[in-house]
Amino acid sequence: MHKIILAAAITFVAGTGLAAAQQAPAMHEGHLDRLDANNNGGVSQQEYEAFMVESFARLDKNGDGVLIESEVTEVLTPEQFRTTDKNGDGRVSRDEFRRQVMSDFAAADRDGDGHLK
Ligand SMILES: [Ca+2]
Ligand SMILES: [Ca+2]
Ligand SMILES: [Ca+2]
Repeated sequence: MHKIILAAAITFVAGTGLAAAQQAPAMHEGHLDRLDANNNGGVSQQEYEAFMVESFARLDKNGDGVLIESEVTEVLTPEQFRTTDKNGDGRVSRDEFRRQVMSDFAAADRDGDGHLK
């Protein structure tokens, strides 16, 4: 489930934002390229976090600093939303979002070197 959230968020942001005027988004590899801000062939935790901070801002359509379910219907299922909403108040704060995506990063970083390649 974690990786589904990660992939959905990347697809959402890459597909609607940064890439709109560029070539059509490629599959997984292309998404990682986009996160690789310094083009060293890997995505560090810092690069990933910066991307996700931007993702949060894009998803937060009304700019109130929290995500409600209607703001993320395109990227999260109701079940994924509940998983991310750790304290169950029906809103995903920046902190809850960051915690979720960084645990996604850790899950995707199979060899634990702090880089996704
Ligand atoms: Ca990099
Ligand atoms: Ca909001
Ligand atoms: Ca919450």
